[in-house]
Parts: sequence; structure tokens; C-alpha cells
Amino acid sequence: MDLKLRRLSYPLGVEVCDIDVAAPMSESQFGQIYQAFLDHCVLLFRGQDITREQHIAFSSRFGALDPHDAFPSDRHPDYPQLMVVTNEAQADGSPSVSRYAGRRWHTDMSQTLRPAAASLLRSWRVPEVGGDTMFANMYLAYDALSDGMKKLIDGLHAVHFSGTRKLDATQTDQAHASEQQRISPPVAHPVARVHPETGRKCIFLGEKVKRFDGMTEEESKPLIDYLNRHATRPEFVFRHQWRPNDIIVWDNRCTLHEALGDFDQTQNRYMERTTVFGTPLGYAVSA
Ligand SMILES: O=C(O)CCC(=O)C(=O)O
Ligand SMILES: [Fe+2]
Repeated sequence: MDLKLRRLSYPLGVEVCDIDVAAPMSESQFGQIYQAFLDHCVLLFRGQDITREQHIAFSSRFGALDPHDAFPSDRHPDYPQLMVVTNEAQADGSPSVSRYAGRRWHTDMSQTLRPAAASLLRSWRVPEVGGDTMFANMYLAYDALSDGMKKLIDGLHAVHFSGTRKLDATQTDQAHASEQQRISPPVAHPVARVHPETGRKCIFLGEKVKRFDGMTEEESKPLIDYLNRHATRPEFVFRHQWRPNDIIVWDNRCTLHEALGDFDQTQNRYMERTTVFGTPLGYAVSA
């Protein structure tokens, strides 16, 4: 049976309609879903009232799952394959460690030598309005560059840093950032990346990047800022408004995403994410 797809925006994303991701699914049906994922970069499944085990099982069909050793603070205590993103306070009343997770343009795990292939984010509780997430298509962003700029970035490697999350400058937040930097020292990745499955070129950058390898931060900043601004122009972006029990799957190799935080912080937002390992990329550099 053919999948029923509904496009979510011009640049990227389709809703996969009338599917229960927890129901038995043949190889050929999953093959169609995987092809839609490669073609459209972002998939949305609505109304998935599933268990954590089912979320993990569906995610595993996309590839081996990351146990999040590079992010122990945000891991679910009972399920290492799940990262928690929430503004809900911890049991002892202290602020959630993940309350600012994803609040800048980024691609998951790019601060490691095995950046993520896919991420599958499931919404449990969402605010009445807002708390949206934006996704940008890095194939389109690359294609829209001039030949001169393509040639310039072709040889460049960008240095991705850990611990760049927005902070309230509390001691806990500072300690968290230092710990993240210790776990994941900086790594360099190609700025113009060839997607390992589609073979298409895309911009691989985002706001974890502070400089190009072999250049100073001061020298790098103007071009990094330009490329991030260009890559996230509205015509490359889809903005998702969450409902409870949505699952969004995105391809981290050819998209950037950002959580907006545009909501009443007295309301609860609670999400869980699995992360599918990508192929090894890049090399370690000194800070
Ligand atoms: O909370 C969100 O909307 C996204 C957070 C994020 O960056 C992620 O889960 O990878
Ligand atoms: Fe993310």
C-alpha cells in the first residue's frame, strides 16, 4: 500500500498520514517511510499515543540508537536511548537541566565524531500555544550559494564545540557546560558535506561552530555568521506547531533545527528524543 503523504511546507517536511508507528510494519512499508525521510528531510506522525518501548522500537528501524554517553545529564534515568527535553522542574525543585536544550540552530551530536543521522522527537506535554521547533533545509541552502562561495567553503572544516547551550549563568549551568566540554572536546567537520546516502551536498554548520580549522575565531566569525544567517533564511525553514503525541523525525545530516522557547514558562513542555547514530565524520582538534 502506498504511503499517504501531505507536504508541510515548500522547503521540507511531509506528514505521513494514517499510520500507527507501533503497529507491525513490513520491510517494504518501512522502506517507503525511509525513502520519504531521505526525500523530504523531516517526517511528521500525528496522534502516536505510544509507550517508550514503542518509541524506541520504531526508532531502531532507522538504525542503531545512541545511548547518549556524550549527554548523560539529559538522559532518561531508565532509558538511555531517550533524551528528555523539558522545562519541568526536577524532583528536588531545581530547574530542569534541559530547559534550554536546542535553543539555537544546530544539528544533533555534531560536537562528536559520530554526528547523528536521524532524531525522533515525541511530544508528551506541550503548552497551549508556542514551544515550536524550526527546521531548515541545508541542501537548498547550499544550492542557493554562488559558485564562488561554494568553491570557498569546499575546502573548509568547521570546529564544533560542546557546552554552547544558552545558560542562566547559575553555577549548575556553568558546571554542566564545563562537564560537556570535558566529555566532548572540539571536533572539525566539513562545511560542505556530502550526504552519505543521497550523495547530495549540503551546508553542515550551525551555532555550535566557533571557528574554521586553521583560522582564528575573529577571522572565522564573519563567514560563519553569514552562512548561518543564509542557511536559516525563512524560505529554507519549516516551523512546527506541536500537539501532544506528535513524532517528528529529522535528518540531521541535511537540516538544522532550533527550539524556540516562545511559550509561557509556567506551562509544561515535555518531550523525549531518540538519536540514530550517523557514520563517523571529522577529526578531533585542540581547543
Ligand atoms: O525541544 C525541541 O523542540 C527540540 C530540542 C532539540 O534540539 C532536540 O531534541 O534535538
Ligand atoms: Fe537538537
